[in-house]
Amino acid sequence: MKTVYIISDLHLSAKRQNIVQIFTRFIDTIANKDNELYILGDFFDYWVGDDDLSDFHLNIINILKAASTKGLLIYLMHGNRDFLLGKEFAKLSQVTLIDDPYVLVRDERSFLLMHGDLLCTDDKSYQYFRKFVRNNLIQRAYLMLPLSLRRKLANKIRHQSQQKNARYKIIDVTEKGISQYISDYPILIHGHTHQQGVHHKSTYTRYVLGDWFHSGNYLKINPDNSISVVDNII
Ligand SMILES: [Mn+2]
Repeated sequence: MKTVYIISDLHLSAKRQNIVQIFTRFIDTIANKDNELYILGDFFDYWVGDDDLSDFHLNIINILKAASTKGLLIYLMHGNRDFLLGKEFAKLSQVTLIDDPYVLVRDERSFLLMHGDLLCTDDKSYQYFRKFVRNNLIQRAYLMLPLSLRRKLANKIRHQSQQKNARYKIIDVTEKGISQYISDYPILIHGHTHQQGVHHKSTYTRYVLGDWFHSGNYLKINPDNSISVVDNII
């Protein structure tokens, strides 16, 4: 059994080079054929299309590719910031895109992996927005816009969501949202809310990954399927 590493919400951007350094060191230490890496969304602070190949993006692509070449299998789920990561990005960086939710099966144990935004059912306007922007036709129309305009629009949306979060505090997951997905899975692992923690319920345990704003953190599923939480990596 391989060891599985799970991370989320790195929000990589050219403005946060220190996080890129922490990530580079982290992926370097796990890059071998005994491990797998799952990235549960918001890996990038924003992604406006696979044609946006800035030096910063190319650097990250090369880091992923180098780790993959050493035998690390890398799986990537979309977050609400980088849901436009597409086939071209996946090919260049040698990662496999996975759906949200995703069921990771190891022996007879299953782990339900999600970004987490689908669980925030109280945020009605966001859920409506999510449905809209995940529509294939809408995405194709957006990707036909010039890169500069797409960047502008992304900035505007980010700015609006920051204002909204400042007004309403962070919108958390709901029991209603969880019950729509959890079914028979004993373990749910997600990010998005940045509210790192472990929540034990009678029928399941929910692990929430933290963001990488100041330091890194990850979950590790060991070969015996036990889970370790590792925090404050620098
Ligand atoms: Mn998110």
